[in-house]
Amino acid sequence: MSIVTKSIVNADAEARYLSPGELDRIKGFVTSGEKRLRIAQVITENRERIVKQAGDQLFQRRPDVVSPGGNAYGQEMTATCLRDLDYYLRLVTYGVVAGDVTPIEEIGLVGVREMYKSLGTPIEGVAEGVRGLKNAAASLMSGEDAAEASAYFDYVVGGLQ
Ligand SMILES: CCC1=C(C)/C(=C/C2=NC(=C\c3[nH]c(/C=C4\NC(=O)[C@H](C)[C@H]4CC)c(C)c3CCC(=O)O)/C(CCC(=O)O)=C2C)NC1=O
Repeated sequence: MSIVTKSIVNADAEARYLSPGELDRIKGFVTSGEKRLRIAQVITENRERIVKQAGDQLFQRRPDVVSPGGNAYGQEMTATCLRDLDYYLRLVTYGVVAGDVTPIEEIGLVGVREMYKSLGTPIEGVAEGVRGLKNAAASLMSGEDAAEASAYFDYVVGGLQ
């Protein structure tokens, strides 16, 4: 839910006008809108390249995951691993557009530790992959946009620890 919807639901539950604080937060959401949409567009348009770069970097730093016995070993498993990175990149665009990490949390982080544990997937490898996504995405943006985007990637990394 965006900050706009959330504020309205909260205010209406108390049958009151939006408070100055709520209006201030909505103003921040609106004024950062152009920037956030620009970031989401850059990521969406370059998603394949960003995922590929992050994967290359991950497999260079963690050759064990794609070596025999590794969780992402073999063409099919490697493709599944890259798909997971693509999932997280997509969730980051949702968060950026909403100006809110809730969609990232709800879709991609709840219960994820247990899931990866049961799959035998090293979760710190996934976190490393997401750091790679952040770097690859940031290299396509201005410093200011990269800083804004990084907060969402960092949120994912934090949730994978
Ligand atoms: C949008 C929310 C969402 C997420 C996050 C998600 C993750 C997810 N990753 C999975 C598997 C997997 N995930 C990986 C990923 C990796 N292995 C490694 O060693 C690397 C560190 C890492 C890549 C960065 C691999 C290799 C599998 C397949 C494991 C297996 O089948 O044994 C599976 C099991 C089912 C399947 O294969 O599709 C799920 C549900 N699914 C979702 O719907």
